[in-house]
Order: sequence, then structure tokens, then C-alpha cells
Amino acid sequence: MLRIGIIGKTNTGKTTFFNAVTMLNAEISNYPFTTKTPNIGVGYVKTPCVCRELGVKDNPKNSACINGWRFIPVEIVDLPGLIKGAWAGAGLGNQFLSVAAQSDVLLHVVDASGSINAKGEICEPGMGSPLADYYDIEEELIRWYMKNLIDNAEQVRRLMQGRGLELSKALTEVLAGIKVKEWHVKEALNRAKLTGIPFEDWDDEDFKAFATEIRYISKPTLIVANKMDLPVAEKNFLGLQETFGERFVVPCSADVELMLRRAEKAGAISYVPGEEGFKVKDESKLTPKQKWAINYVQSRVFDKWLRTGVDQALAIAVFKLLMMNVVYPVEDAKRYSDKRGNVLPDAFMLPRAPHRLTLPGRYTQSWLKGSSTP
Ligand SMILES: Nc1nc2c(ncn2[C@@H]2O[C@H](COP(=O)(O)OP(=O)(O)OP(=O)(O)O)[C@@H](O)[C@H]2O)c(=O)[nH]1
Ligand SMILES: [Mg+2]
Repeated sequence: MLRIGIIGKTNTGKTTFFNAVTMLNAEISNYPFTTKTPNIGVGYVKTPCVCRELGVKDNPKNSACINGWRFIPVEIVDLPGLIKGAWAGAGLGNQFLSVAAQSDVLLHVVDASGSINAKGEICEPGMGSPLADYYDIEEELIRWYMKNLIDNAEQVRRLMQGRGLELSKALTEVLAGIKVKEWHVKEALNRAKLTGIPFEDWDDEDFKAFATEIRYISKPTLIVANKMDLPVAEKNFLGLQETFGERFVVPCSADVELMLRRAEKAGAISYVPGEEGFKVKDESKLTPKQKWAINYVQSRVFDKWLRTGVDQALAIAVFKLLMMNVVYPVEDAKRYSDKRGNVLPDAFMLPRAPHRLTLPGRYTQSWLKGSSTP
């Protein structure tokens, strides 16, 4: 199963996003550092199901089909907020970074409303900076990759000398546990201008450049601009899109998605995750507080952003950044069924074009300046 890791500063809404996607009940609060250890659950990525195109009624086994949409399971990992020095172990940071690095793709959640300060405490919306928060976390991640490389340099040398491996193969072997493939290594060496430079001649700048490249190439990342229901968020969201490119930033309101999914589960509304609206089942049964909430969700999210963005974030991460295709294996090609007659029983995701890169526009800032940029 594909693994999607959720990273970001404390209080940005990572666990809210996780709960919305998995419908679990991990603790959420407006105090910094609520999540102490990673939460792991299963969520679903939504894609148009081929049942409509083929004109058949399906009986999914490994996934679900609702209103012509196929929901395919993915593993979701919600990580504790990272602090400065996490890469070197502060606040168990290196353990959490290691879990993040074992994901196939990352969602980097930022508070687009700017309502957390530099320490992650709740403040007046607009006072915090999602861009600065993003770079703080990225710095931890890249430093962790760099430390990991330097700590394993001896092993790389041993693999090259002892087994006669070429550098790209030795690096791939050492980094395989964090889902680094050989083509990632070759591309990173190339972009960091290190192809042909003997490994023993690498200096700190070279390690930094390679770490930066390998982080972005092997771990595609979508920025989730969360708390879009709050004021000021739009301005920050547009700024993030301008900096990183439109396709790498998705507007989101995890809290609203969580509320809608819970209301749907309780039978109060009809709502298919990711759809551009919802329906109240019986308006006469709503309390004044529920009426206010419905009005808030409609005016602050659906009227402005069309959807909550939670499902869209998963779909973009899987289909645009990881470039997955959905395949429906069947045994009976006429009936589109398995041996037992289940029509379109399974949907699996397979990478479409592993050698094409989708990297954000500009990812170097502060100490990262000086390393190579795309
Ligand atoms: N307005 C608004 N508030 C949100 C949204 N998502 C989360 N929040 C609030 O933000 C606060 C922090 O949410 P959490 O999900 O606990 O944040 P976290 O990133 O997991 O925090 P740590 O576990 O401390 O790293 C809570 O008060 C949430 O209710 C959103 O979309 N809109
Ligand atoms: Mg949390």
C-alpha cells in the first residue's frame, strides 16, 4: 500500500487532516505538540471508476465504489510537529524524520491563515508566516538527509571498495530504506553537478547539494495550505502558489472536512468526500448552532474554494506528484470479473512514468542557498 506522510510545524492541523481522512480519533488541540508519537491509519484516494465507462455494476473487494468514484486505500502517517534541531535528535525529531522518509510522498501542512507564531502557539490570524514555517521544516528534513548520508559515508566507501559497486549503486543500497531508487540517485548526482566527482573528494557543500536534490527527487511533496476558512488565508495561499508553483500548493480546510465526515456518519447530511457540496437531510432538525456551522462551511469553504481540499490533496499527491495509474486486474476479460464473478474486484496503483520529475519551482532558501536549484 502506498504510504503518505503528513509533516509540518506544530498546530498547523496535521492530525485534523489525518482524522478527516482516516475517520480515527487521534487527539487534536490548539496547544503546541499535541501529537507525541506518529499516528498511522488508512485513508482512501478517490479516482473516477471505470465501471461507468464500461457500463457495468461492480463489486469491489480491495476498494470501494461510491457514485462512480473508486476509493483506493492508502496508508496515512501523521507525524508530531518538528522543532528546530529535529534533524540532530531534538524532541525525538530524527526518529520522526526517519518515519517521514519512509513514506512514498509527503504532505507538508502549513497554517495558511498565519494563526500560529514562530513557536507554534495560536496567535492573531495573519501574524504568523506559513512560508517561514515551511522553510524551517524543510531545513530540518534536508539536514536530516545530509546527516544520514555523512553517517553512512563509510559504508558507501566499503560497498565501492569491497564489492566494486559504482557510486550510484552504493548510494542506492545505503538509501534504499528511505525509498531511494537508483534513478533518483543518478538524477540527484547530475543536478548537484557531482557526476564523475570521486566520492572521497566530496566536501560539506557537495553533501548538502546531494542531500537537497535527493530529498526533493525521491520524496515528492505537496504543500497543503490549511485553515483556508479563516481570514487572511487567501493572501498567504496565493503567496505560496507564487513561490512554489500552482500545482504544488492546494487550499484546504481539514477542520471542515472532519466536521462534514462526522455529520455524514451521524446521518445529518449527505456528503461524498471531495464533492463540491453537501445536503442537509432535514433542516427542521438543526439546532441554531448547527445552522451556524452549516452556513460557515458553505460561505467560507464551498462558495469560495468549491471543496475542502482534503481529498484533492491526496489525489494530487498520488496521481500528479507520484504519477500513479490505476489498474483493474481481472481474470475474465469479457465480464471484467475475477474467478468468482466479482466485477472489477480490485484497483491497484502502479507508477506511470517513474523517470519524469515533478519538482516545486523554487525550493532553496536561507542556508540552502548555494546548493543547486532546478
Ligand atoms: N479554522 C481551522 N482550524 C483548524 C483547521 N485544521 C485544524 N485546525 C485547528 O488547529 C489546531 C491544531 O490542530 P491539530 O490537528 O492538533 O494540529 P497538529 O498539526 O496535529 O499539531 P501537533 O500535533 O501539535 O503537531 C486545532 O485547534 C484545530 O481545531 C482548519 O482547517 N481550520
Ligand atoms: Mg498532531
